[in-house]
Amino acid sequence: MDNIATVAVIGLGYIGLPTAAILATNGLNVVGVDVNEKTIEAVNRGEVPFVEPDLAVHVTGAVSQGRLKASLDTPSADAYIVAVPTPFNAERSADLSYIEAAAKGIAPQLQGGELIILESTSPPRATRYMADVILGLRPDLSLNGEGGKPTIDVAHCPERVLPGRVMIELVTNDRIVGGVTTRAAERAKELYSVFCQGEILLTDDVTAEMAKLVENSFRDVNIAFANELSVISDKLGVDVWELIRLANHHPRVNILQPGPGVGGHCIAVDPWFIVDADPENSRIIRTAREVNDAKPVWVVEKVLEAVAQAEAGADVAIMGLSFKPNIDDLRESPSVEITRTIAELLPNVLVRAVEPHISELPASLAAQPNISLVTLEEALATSAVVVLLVDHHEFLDIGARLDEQTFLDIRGVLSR
Ligand code: SAJ
Repeated sequence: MDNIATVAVIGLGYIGLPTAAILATNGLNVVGVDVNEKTIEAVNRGEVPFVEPDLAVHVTGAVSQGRLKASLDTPSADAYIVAVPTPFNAERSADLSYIEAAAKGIAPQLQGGELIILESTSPPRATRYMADVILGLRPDLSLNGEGGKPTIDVAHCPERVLPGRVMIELVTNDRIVGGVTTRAAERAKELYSVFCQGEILLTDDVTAEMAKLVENSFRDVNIAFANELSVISDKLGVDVWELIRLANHHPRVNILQPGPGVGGHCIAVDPWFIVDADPENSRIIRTAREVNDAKPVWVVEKVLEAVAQAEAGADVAIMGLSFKPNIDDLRESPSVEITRTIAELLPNVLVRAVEPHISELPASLAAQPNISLVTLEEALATSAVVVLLVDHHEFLDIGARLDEQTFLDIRGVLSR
């Protein structure tokens, strides 16, 4: 293939490590680079520092074959894949410092002829920014060969895998590859063809950056529509679940499901990158974010009302802390925020959280003296107000288990 035999993957997180492992098990020599010494040691022992089905098999196999190793330093390689975090800062613009640091590590290693791919979800023009950082440090190189300078090829290839299904979706999902130049896109396609069986679609870098952001914004806007309907329906005394089910019988209507808000580290973040790029024109995208961010506040108000109406001394049970059903991931979970806020606002009320996928409370909840992690049975036996925030399959028959409690069905399980 091309002239790529060695690949350096910068960032050994949820995306970088699976990508490094799958390239290595497909015959390339891969060095994974990370700033975390513990991650480096774990990978070099053939271990995976987080839970992802089937990943350990790939990592162990690749390390024992000598095809994958991890290092704190960026080595020289034929291709580089940058998969570092792009969080947003307090003003809701993207923090590109991790990309910048990766570029600074790569620049001194380059000789010309290398392929450099940015995989991190990025605001528009981040790939060009990465190229500029590299070329700023290496004015002897170029993107197009101008002045007879050796070239580097720079592309963006966003990941779209769903946590929990990464090793399957890496292989089966279609991929978008956006090159700063056409040649960069073509070379990146060739590299991904090593393991990707989906269609690989070529475009320019900014379109590829936007495609990823637009996919997640599309979902955010549609969830916001459902969440807005749930608040309006509550005011009108209409069952929003029945309403949506009926409306969805129309052949061209497909409304998503309301919930306690949008969690995870993608859908609640990525739309802000578009808003930041063009604040004046991103009206629907911004409003959708605001609607979804406001939903946990609305849920808290509903719980406070229910507690006020219940007998004195009523406790609250929270069903589910994760950001979506049947996983243990609590990152940016609206349920965690709701639970903490209720406990803070009602210091004399016991808040019993039920989360079958964890064995101890996250630090933000453990710090609150009136929150405890209990079983479903205990919560139902002791709490007068029951709030269902996550539709884990363990909770789907809750209707049959309820007695006299006030039940706030934020995911509509009773209407299924
Ligand atoms: N949610 C609702 N109602 C719905 C659907 C979802 O309230 O009808 C909520 C969920 O409860 C959750 C949040 O939205 O809190 C997000 O969950 P999700 O399953 O929609 O998405 P994620 O965040 O797990 O993964 C998304 C995926 N993107 C799309 O579906 C467009 C995934 O393919 C991406 O790879 C991932 O973001 C990412 O890394 O960007």
